[in-house]
Amino acid sequence: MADGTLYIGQRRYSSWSLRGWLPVKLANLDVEVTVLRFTRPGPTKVIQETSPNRLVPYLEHRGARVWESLAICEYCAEFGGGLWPEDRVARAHARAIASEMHAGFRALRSAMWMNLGRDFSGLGRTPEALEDIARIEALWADTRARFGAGGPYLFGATFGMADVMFAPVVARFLGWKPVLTAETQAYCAAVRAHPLVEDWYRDAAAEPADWLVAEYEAAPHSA
Ligand SMILES: N[C@@H](CCC(=O)N[C@@H](CS)C(=O)NCC(=O)O)C(=O)O
Repeated sequence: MADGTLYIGQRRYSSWSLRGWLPVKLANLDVEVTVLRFTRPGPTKVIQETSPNRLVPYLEHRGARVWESLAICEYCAEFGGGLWPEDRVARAHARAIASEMHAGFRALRSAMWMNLGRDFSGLGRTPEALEDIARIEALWADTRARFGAGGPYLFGATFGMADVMFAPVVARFLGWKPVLTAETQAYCAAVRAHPLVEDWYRDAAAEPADWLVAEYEAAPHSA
């Protein structure tokens, strides 16, 4: 029997669920994954009845109840595996950018939602979303310049918590294709090629057709 349960939404859409699922996998927690699928109009009753903050992801593990993706990341990091950088300064930076992601970039998130099965190339480019994208590109470039020399991820060779928090942004960039620097594109390719991200995309593609949500499948009207 597994040590607990991770509750997530549809993999195709649930960016926050990806931020909960990746650390659980990176830390090798033995948990069952249960999909509580979004129904629209929301909020989703089964999620409200299951999760303390009425949102997914939500983790129950060996008596611990953890909601909020960043708290799930911190919980998983306690099980080892170098999920935060070892160096104090690098670790502080990783926590700062992970927190910035957790708290912000609302314009990008609302204009370019995550849909792993659709190509929305060229759409969603609101001025506010483009401002968020500029900030993210600057933040990734600065992080990689200062800490990323040893590999393709934000802090080098290890795919860690900062990468976890930005993995759904990578998914948005791949689906909506805003204009990006070559450096950003290389980082996106590295994240997309990570085996766990590959697993998530594969499982998303296998979700049944009746899990589709019409409002997330429709393209926005203007570019
Ligand atoms: N701050 C939360 C955000 C979680 C969140 O917004 N989850 C959305 C799905 S991605 C949700 O559960 N929505 C409920 C619904 O759509 O019914 C976290 O970091 O975990």
